[in-house]
Amino acid sequence: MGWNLSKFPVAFITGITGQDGAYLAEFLLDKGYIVHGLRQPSTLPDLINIEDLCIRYNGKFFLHYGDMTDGSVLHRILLHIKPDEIYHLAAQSHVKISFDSPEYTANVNGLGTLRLLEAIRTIDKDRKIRFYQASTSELFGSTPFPQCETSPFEPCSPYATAKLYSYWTVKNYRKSYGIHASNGILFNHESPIRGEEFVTRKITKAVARISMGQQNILMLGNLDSKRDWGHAKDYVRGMWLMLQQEKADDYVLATGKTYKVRDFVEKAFAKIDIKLKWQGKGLNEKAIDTATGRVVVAVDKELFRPQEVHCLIGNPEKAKNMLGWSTDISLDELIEEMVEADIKIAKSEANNNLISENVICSNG
Ligand code: NAP
Ligand code: G4F
Repeated sequence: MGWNLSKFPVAFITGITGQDGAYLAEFLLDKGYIVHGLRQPSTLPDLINIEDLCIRYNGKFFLHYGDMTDGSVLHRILLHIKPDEIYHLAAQSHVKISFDSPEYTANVNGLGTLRLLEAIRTIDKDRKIRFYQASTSELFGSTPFPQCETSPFEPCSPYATAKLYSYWTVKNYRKSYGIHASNGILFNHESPIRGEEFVTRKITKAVARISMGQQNILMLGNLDSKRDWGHAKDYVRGMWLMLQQEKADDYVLATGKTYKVRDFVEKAFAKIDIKLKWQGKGLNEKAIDTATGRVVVAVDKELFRPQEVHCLIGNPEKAKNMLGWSTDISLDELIEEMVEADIKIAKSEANNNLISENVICSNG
């Protein structure tokens, strides 16, 4: 039976194939939204995070090819789908990569937002569309902590400077043209579908593989930087709450707690009953499994950044008071979920390898 689509609110999500896009899409579909997503033209299959939604919500979930560097496509999609809410999550989101690809990062993360807001300004004459911008705690960079909406910005990377351009573009389009556009200044949030190149997932994946004997050692960069880590599920609810407010505004979403990268490492190894002892200093530092004496973590200078954001810790009071937002999932619960999910993946990879070895043996 088909859906009567005209009675459902319509959302458009850029970056739908990423971590937040997948959680947000599920959150909105569960609320009864029709969800449209922007998918980058690519020859590689990139739908792993949303495959299940494509099947479960067939008829209410639509994907459109397009790229944030191509304004005409964005314009055409908005004309076609007439969204009530737009969640702009698409970005080159890796801070270290932005040092190697600064111009591309500026084009996507900075001008991409301008292209989308220009399309809204042109098409949505009645100013009905509500717009969410994925701003970031990276805007604060080296500013004193804890950081809140009124803290000064001191971005430390091409990623952060491009996002700062977007932050101000959103504020200017809100004031100049009356567009309901909000900045969510989100501190780090993670999950089992976090990209494998971010530190938390890199750690939980390595822990799982080490527990299965598939990897010997985890190489990391700066072990002493501090991050305010929450679960992505809590943060996408905050994005939605921002767009349900009568007036657009800017909000920090954070847990208010901060931990070092090395704390995350220790907690993740503890989930597989490995207790670590740190030895050495700086680039020679290593973590040893106290039970076996084996080195399981070491430092690689290539993984450091030209400039580091040393400490992020957010103050989410405004979001608590104005949106009624708070986090439900603790860091320990997050780490447990991530390690368990990565152990499942490691086990299924081991099974697949076994199957293909058996096939090769029986054929050969
Ligand atoms: P993510 O997993 O890296 O997802 C990024 C998404 O953007 C992917 O769907 C990616 O598509 C898409 N994308 C990249 N370049 C694009 C382009 N040129 N045109 C169209 N789409 C493009 O990031 P995330 O963790 O979900 O974060 C979502 C947003 O929040 C990002 O803007 C990020 O900068 C921001 N943010 C994240 C955090 C955090 O801790 N996660 C905190 C603050 C702010 P492919 O899948 O095809 O690559
Ligand atoms: O996991 P990360 O790469 O995340 P980072 O740089 O904090 O950025 C993430 O959060 C931002 C919000 O604050 C988002 F805007 C952004 O899009 C992204 O989602 O690195 C976290 C920390 C850094 O201090 C880094 O130097 O971990 C340190 N680190 C140490 N070793 C490492 C590694 N980071 C990575 N990716 N890989 C390492 O081997």
